[in-house]
Amino acid sequence: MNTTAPTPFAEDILHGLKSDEKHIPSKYFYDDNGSRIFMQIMKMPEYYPTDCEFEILTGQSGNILDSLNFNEPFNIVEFGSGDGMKTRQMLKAFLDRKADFTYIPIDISQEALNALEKNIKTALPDVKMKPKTGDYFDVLKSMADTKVPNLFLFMGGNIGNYHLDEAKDLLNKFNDGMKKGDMLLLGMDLRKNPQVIQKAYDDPHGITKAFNMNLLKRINSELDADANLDQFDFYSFYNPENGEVHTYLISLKKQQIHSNVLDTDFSFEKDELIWTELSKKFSLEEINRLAKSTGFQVVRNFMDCRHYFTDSLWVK
Ligand code: AVJ
Repeated sequence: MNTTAPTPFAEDILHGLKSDEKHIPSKYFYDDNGSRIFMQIMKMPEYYPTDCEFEILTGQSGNILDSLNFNEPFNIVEFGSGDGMKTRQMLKAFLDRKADFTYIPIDISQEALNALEKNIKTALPDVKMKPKTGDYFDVLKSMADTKVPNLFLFMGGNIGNYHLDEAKDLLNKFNDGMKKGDMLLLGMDLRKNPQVIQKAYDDPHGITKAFNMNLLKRINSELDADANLDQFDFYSFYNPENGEVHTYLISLKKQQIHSNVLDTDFSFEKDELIWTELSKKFSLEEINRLAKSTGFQVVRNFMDCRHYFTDSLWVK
């Protein structure tokens, strides 16, 4: 029996794999190995969101700046900034237009923040930067009384991973931490030809499959378990009726996995599913409704030329 305190990962796996409908929260994709696989996903030609957002931020950052209507100086506060490659395009365009701002990236990973800071400082030495480590909402609270206006960034389409009630909850919390007139730029994937979406999430290279299999690898290594990866497959499908991509692991036979850390067995029927991800695609109408129901107004949608993706600018 393992006596150390269970990690959130251990608790969530225990809960998720003991449920009638098995599921694993998609945030667990992103350990070091999973983050590397996600970078490969972003480089696949089938995975359009990255290119779309790059196109938007390269071509339209001047228009985004004009739409802010802020008295300077202002803050740009970014939730979950990643490597900053796309944000960098926007910061550069803002600097070229002599905007006076401070860039405040927030991340739970100090390591990720250090790498980001180095990236940005090298490419854009003139950017004023104040990285903050910690939970989004703790940092938000600590910023509540800043006098200058804030532009918050939640990019890359991460909101699509949340179920509607969770998305509303998150946006309401963002709203609570904002002053009237503060703005939010939200990356959202749009509804489009279902075939385009299907290919992006069920790629012929097997990279999205590897991304999902990595969850089983994490279970094996972190929970000292014995899942045989050959006995699982991967399935992903887009439902154009509700705009949802659902991704699953499939158990290929009736089997059990034992975890020494959790001191338990997980039982799988043949063809039983583990739901690993929701990736929601929005219509512009849905975006308007979501904004209104969480205390915002849509100012403008900045879309790529194919209208696959929007960086949606909202005001409180
Ligand atoms: C990082 C949540 C935006 O949903 O498109 C990519 C994650 N999953 N391929 C997305 C993901 C499978 C991605 N987000």
